[in-house]
Amino acid sequence: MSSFKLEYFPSRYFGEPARLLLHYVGQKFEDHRTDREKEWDTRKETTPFGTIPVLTVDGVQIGQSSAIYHYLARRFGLEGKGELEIATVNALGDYLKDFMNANLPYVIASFRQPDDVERLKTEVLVPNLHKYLPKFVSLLKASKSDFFADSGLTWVDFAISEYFDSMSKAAPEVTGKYTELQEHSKRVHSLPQLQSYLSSRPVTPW
Ligand SMILES: N[C@@H](CCC(=O)N[C@@H](CS)C(=O)NCC(=O)O)C(=O)O
Repeated sequence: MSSFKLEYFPSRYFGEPARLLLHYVGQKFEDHRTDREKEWDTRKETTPFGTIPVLTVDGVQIGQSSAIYHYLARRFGLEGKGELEIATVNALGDYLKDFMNANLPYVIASFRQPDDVERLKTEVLVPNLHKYLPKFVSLLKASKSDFFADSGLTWVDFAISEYFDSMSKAAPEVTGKYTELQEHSKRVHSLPQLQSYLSSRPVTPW
């Protein structure tokens, strides 16, 4: 039987899609929440790319969050059905990354520059929400299932719904207008396989 260890800081952000997937499929794993002050300087040196998340499977380290999601999705049957659908699911994951990267100045300010948060919310976050969220809505509406892929639930539903929830904490007055995405997030977070984890996970803004 394989061993799985997921390392990430004590937030959801790049770590949570993998955590949710592993909980959803019932795969036991070590959910290691790396302490930035006490552990990170030394651990950074031995990671594949100097960053986390890192997923270690049977002693092999996988760096880069997208590679981790794709690997887990493939291994546990949540990548989509057929090569073309898999490609469109992965493209949507890359689009989510574009969205997350565009919001990074706001996210960093929320941790380190409290004086800049309101300005960056107006100048960065809100315009990005209006730029990116309509695309997610139209892709969801075009799907033949209740999830983003025609065939049903895939890893990207975990990634999008988690990030949408973080956005909803930061700008509820904007995300509240995207009811389809709110309902999608509710659907994902209502999956019975996730309830035990969701009721006990640490509450974090990101
Ligand atoms: N492209 C990488 C980026 C990962 C990344 O930026 N991780 C941050 C935490 S969110 C990190 O490791 N920061 C600590 C550092 O760079 O020293 C991925 O998708 O995994």
